[in-house]
Amino acid sequence: MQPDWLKQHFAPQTAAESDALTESEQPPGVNRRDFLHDSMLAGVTAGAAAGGLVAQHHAAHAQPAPAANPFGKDWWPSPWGPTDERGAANRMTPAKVIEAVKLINIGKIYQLGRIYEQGMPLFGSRHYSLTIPGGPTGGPLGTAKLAYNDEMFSGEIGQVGTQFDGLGHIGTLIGNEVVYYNGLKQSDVGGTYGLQKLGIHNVGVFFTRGILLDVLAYKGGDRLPIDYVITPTDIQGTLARQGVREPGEGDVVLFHTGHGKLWMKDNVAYNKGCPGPGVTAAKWLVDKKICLVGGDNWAVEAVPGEDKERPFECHQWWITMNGIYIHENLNLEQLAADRVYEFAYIFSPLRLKGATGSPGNPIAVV
Ligand code: UVW
Repeated sequence: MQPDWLKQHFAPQTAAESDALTESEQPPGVNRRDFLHDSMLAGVTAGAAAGGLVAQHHAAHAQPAPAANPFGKDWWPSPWGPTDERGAANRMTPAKVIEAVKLINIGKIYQLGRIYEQGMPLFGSRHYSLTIPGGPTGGPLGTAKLAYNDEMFSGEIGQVGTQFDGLGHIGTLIGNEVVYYNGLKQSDVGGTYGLQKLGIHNVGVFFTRGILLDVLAYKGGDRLPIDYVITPTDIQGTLARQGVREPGEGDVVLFHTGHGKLWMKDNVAYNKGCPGPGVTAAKWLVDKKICLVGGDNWAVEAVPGEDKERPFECHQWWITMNGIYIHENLNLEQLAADRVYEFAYIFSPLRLKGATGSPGNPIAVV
């Protein structure tokens, strides 16, 4: 049974997808057009935590302001100082690069990025469109008659497909203001043509030790059930089964749940929710001081998670409170099939000024 907030965010995208839902699963009064309309009215977009929070922010104006911090404590200043905008990317030291290089022994590269294409599962009302104007777009030029093609792209560029979530992606409403990593406020961070603070261009490059946690192999089955919440005990059991040392400072941890097998095969089931770590496991990873957590699902964390009334709470623990990055919708099938549990993880986010996230093709090298 999906919580109402999740139903609202996942209207079926096509008639076929709509038909695939049972009556009880149909979002209330939803066809995709109504959903988009309702979302726009309500300010509920998922580019989104931002849009959704703006809606809540307006609602907050109408009611007495909830002054309380939902986490009961401030998470700022950051360990890297009160002006830091890079968070756990500061753990990317030259020593981590050298450690990662030592994990490269056979020269095999795994592409962890999914192909960006029409029909891929999307969160809420996010969209993806790539078209080639003309045919060819331009030319012929000169006596050698050169012709060329360009593409037009529109979409939530950092928040569709394989997506790397930056520190400006998620905040928490405290009183009347959204507060982000390092205590930065909406008034510091917001910007119509790109975030003024915490934009993805601040992050830099990841080249560090990566660990695959094949929780699916540890638990058994074809894929973990959609509502499965991974615990610290699962993580420790998986590490022991794999014979891999615990994550350390500056490491990347990737969860294989098998949920990715639904990608482009059954988008309705893919978007229904996903297995992944819950808040208890999220805090365990925070204590290990990792720099990035990823998974073969759309939220990395379990949806719904440990507390169904606190959706995406791991996002808040990782991004907002601890500056840890998230990499979503990864393809981890080949790594898992080859039992590659430790590797050099390499990813260079696009330097999109003021963006909340980045597309791209992270790689694991052994
Ligand atoms: C939200 O934006 C709420 O989720 P995600 O980062 O999983 O796309």
